[in-house]
This record gives sequence, C-alpha cells and structure tokens, in this order.
Amino acid sequence: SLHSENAQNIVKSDRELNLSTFKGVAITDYLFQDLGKWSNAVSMECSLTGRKYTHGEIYNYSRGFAAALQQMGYEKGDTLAIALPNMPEYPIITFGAWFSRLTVTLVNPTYTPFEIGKQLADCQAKCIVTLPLFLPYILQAKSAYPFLASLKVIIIGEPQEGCHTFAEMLRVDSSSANLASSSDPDLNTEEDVILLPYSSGTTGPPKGCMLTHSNLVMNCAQTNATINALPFTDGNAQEIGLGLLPFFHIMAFQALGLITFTLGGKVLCLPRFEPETFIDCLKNNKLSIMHVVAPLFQFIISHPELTKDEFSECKTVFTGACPTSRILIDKFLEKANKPILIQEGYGMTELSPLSHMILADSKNSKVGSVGPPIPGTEVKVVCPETGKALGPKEKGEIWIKGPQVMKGYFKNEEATKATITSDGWLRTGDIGLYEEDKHFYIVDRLKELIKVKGFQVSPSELEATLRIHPAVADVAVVGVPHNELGEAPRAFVVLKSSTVSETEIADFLKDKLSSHKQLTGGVQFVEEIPKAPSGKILRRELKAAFLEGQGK
Ligand code: 4UW
Repeated sequence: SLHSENAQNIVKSDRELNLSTFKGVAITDYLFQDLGKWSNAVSMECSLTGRKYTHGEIYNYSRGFAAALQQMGYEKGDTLAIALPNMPEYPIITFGAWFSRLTVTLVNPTYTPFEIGKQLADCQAKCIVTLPLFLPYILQAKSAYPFLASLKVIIIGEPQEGCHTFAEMLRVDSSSANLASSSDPDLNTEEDVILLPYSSGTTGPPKGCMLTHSNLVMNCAQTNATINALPFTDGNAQEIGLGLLPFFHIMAFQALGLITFTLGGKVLCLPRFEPETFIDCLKNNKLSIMHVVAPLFQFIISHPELTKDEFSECKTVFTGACPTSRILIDKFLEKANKPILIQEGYGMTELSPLSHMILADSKNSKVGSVGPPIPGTEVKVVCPETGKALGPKEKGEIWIKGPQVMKGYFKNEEATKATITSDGWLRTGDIGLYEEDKHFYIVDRLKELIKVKGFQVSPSELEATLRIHPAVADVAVVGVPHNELGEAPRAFVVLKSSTVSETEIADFLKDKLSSHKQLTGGVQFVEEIPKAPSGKILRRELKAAFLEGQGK
C-alpha cells in the first residue's frame, strides 16, 4: 500500500523549506529580487581580459537585449540558442531571452557543424548568439538543414555580414518594452518552458529537457537552502567563484549562472581550460567558493605551482557530475591545509539539476556520499526486478519526485513516458543506496550514458555515426574506466570487410563529433554484438568481458 511505502522507504530531507512562497514566481523576478542590495557590485568578470559587468549592468543590458529581441519580432515560445564559451555576457543573453519570454537552449561551442545542426534543428531554434570564431561552423550547420534557413545569427564582437550585432542590441531603449514578470496575465510558471538543455537521459540520442520557470526557481530555492554560500550583505563578504566549468552544461549554468547571481556574488570566467590562465586566475583572485569536477581536482593536487596560498580564502568547494573519489578530496584538503567544506552534489539535466547534496568537512566519514535529498525532494531506491521501494543499504535504481522534475522531453512523448512515471517519479537510470542517516551513494549506472570528464556522451549517437562508415556492419559503444577522463567511450565493431584498421574507425569520428565524444577508450573488432532477443545491445556484457580481459 502507498501508506506503508511512504512511511518506510521514501526518503526526504529532515529540513523544512516552504516552497509555496515561490509558486507563480517568474524566473526574471526571482533572479533580481535582491538587486538593490548589490547593484553596484561586480557580477561577471572575464579572468583573461578583465571585461566586467555589475549586477545592475546585467539587469539593464539584459532588458535592452530583450527589447531588441522583441523589436526583431521574436515572441513567447521562440527558441534562442547560445553557442558561447564562458564569458561575462552569458547571463545578459540568457536573462534577456527570458525577459522577452523566449526559451533558451545551450550549445557546446566546440561542437562540430554536424552536432550543432542536429541540436538547432531538433529544437527549432529561431536565432543563435555566438562569436565570429564559431560563425563558419554555424553557417555550415545552417546549410545542412533546410529548416534552419531562417535562423538569425547574433554576433558578439566584430560585426559580421548578414548577422545582428550584440553590442547594438544592448543599446535598445527598454523603458517602454513589455518585459516578462510574475504579473503577466498569460504566465504559467508550471508550463512555460524557459530552458531546453540537451541530455540523452537513460537511452538514445540527446533530447531537449523542458525546464519551466517553476523547475528553475524551485531548484534554485532548494539549492540556496542547502549550500554554504551566503548573500552579499553588511555581515557577509561577497562570494567569489570560479567560472571554469562550462555554462552550457547544467551544473555550471545553475550553480554559477543562477545561484551565485542570486547571492550577489561574482564569477570569474575562463573561456577554456589552460594550465597557465587557470593558475593565474587562482593566484590573482582570492576565490571563496569553487566549482570543480574530478579531473580538475587531479590537476590542482598535482600541480606544483598551486599551493595553500591559492586557497586561503576558499571556504567551500562544490563538486559533482561524475564520482569524486575520497582520495582526491583528501589530497586536495591536505594541499589547502585548512578546513574547506566539500559539497558534492548529485544532479541531472532532467532535474534542473539538483536532488542531493552533502556538507562534508575533512573529518567527515561520509565523504564520497552525495548526501541526503535537498529539501522538497522525495527519493526512493527501486528494485529493477520487483519495482518495490527498497530499504537502507539495498542497491536499486534511484527515483526522484519534486518540483525540479522536468516537464518532459521536447517533442518526445515516448521518451518522456519511459522516464517519468504517471505519478511523477523520475527514473534516473543510476544505481545507488542510502544509509539509515539518509545519505545516498551512487554506485553504478543502469542507463547506457557515458560520462567523460563529467560531460555526457550518448553511446547511441556514436553508434549511429559509426554506422555511416561503409565498412561497419554493426557496432556497440560502451564506457570503460579511464584514469584522467573518468570514463572513455570504446567501440566494439563488426566489419563488413577486414580492410580497415582500428585507427581508421576512430578517425572517422574526428570531423563529425566533438573531442569528448572521440573513442579514447579504443576500438575493438568483434565477430558479433551481444544482443537481447528484443535487439537491445547487451552493453553490460561487453563491458564485463572487456574488464575481465584487463584483469579488473
Ligand atoms: N556522482 C556520480 C555524482 C554525480 C554523478 C551526476 O550531465 P547530467 O545530466 O547532469 C549532471 C549534473 C551534475 C550536478 C552535480 C552537482 C551540482 O551541484 C549540480 O547542480 C548545480 C549538478 O551531471 O548527468 C547526469 C548524470 O551524471 C552522473 C549520474 O549518472 C547522473 O544521472 N552524476 N552527479 N555526484 N555520478
């Protein structure tokens, strides 16, 4: 019965959070509710060039950008794509699009034209904001998909022929524009989609996750109630964060783009990882909070130029997106030589993105756990065989219910139904367990997703691309353990003819897919791909056989 399940095996935070106060609140109101307290404080700064904007400037410029978008004829529900590296203009574009009631989709700017075209066509983007550097790729993507013929390009930097110029759009007078707010008569915060990030979910190619005002506002409120970062006030210093994790991924987008912003904080943007500029950024700024993923911990620990001095003001490090080992955390804390709180979060694009977070100091034996559910979130661990909610210390699939669960996948009823149950539980495809104290551990993955440095790689996308090769008869891609990357994609290939080499197969992806989707786990020729009677690839079998061969 529901009641006994409720009493026993649904896990919730012990902390109360009244989320009803955020009902009906538009994202644009939520983001700027405390603007008056820190309007003149810097919000975003480029760590390379020093170009920066205060919170007040972000507010004013995003409204100017919104007014320009409206003048250009864009309206509620149109999709604007952002294909940019981390730069201080990112929130101006995002918030501007939201002020003009558009939906934003996030594009990895290092994507190939092939990948960009697929995403833009799938989400039916009307315009895209990018840099001159990436314009040739966008134009190539555009010409490959007839649907994108009317796609408009907005350029940041040097004006380009046939493109709109961002700098000019910022100057548009917004005083008489009709911009989004909670009092819009036709606003539906539970239904109106504002963000469409891509995720492959539990199976298949990347799909657009429809996130609403309510999804993002509620998850920000839940996160702000959980983290050790404080609003900029007379008593609290301004939080200064590291803007290195890419904003096109949901972790940095929410944590740095939204959360740090709502606290009146400052983010130092780095457009790409380079050892020198990263080290300079840490040496020239006293960061109070840092968002890192496991490979970055590894770099910090092992680089001799980084010492305890760089972490003298650091009080909290946030991590997640893939497992961070206890060894890495211990070595980092040893280098920093002071108490720093480690907050590992567990999240998923489909969850806007956060459901769990731990507050762990160095003496905490719970390091390695992703912590208890955040307030306002229900979690159960479901036995894949029986469908029953399991008790403490039993492994099963993690299911989540809460205001952060996405509305569904864009134009994909089937995938939505397979992912969200009729009573609102989101099946994460992750295997985990919890202990009596409600702390969760992620131990394995039921879904086929591969995570390379925390980035999503969809095996079925790689397989579909490899099948284009004339010599490939059949193929399966699985993630195998990798020292630096966490996991790496490895292809098992059945050949039509034996005249090609493993390298040739791997090289076939070079111009088609971006760098984290390359076959860094290797290529292996096989006689056949193990499949279930349904035709489903038995990925676990392939992985197990490979690991056994490696003696693992
Ligand atoms: N340990 C093990 C983890 C963990 C993990 C995620 O690319 P997506 O869709 O989304 C993310 C979001 C991560 C995130 C972490 C911490 C945080 O504070 C925040 O929000 C601000 C976001 O990665 O991939 C989702 C999948 O990534 C794995 C897991 O398989 C999940 O389903 N994953 N976090 N701490 N694995």
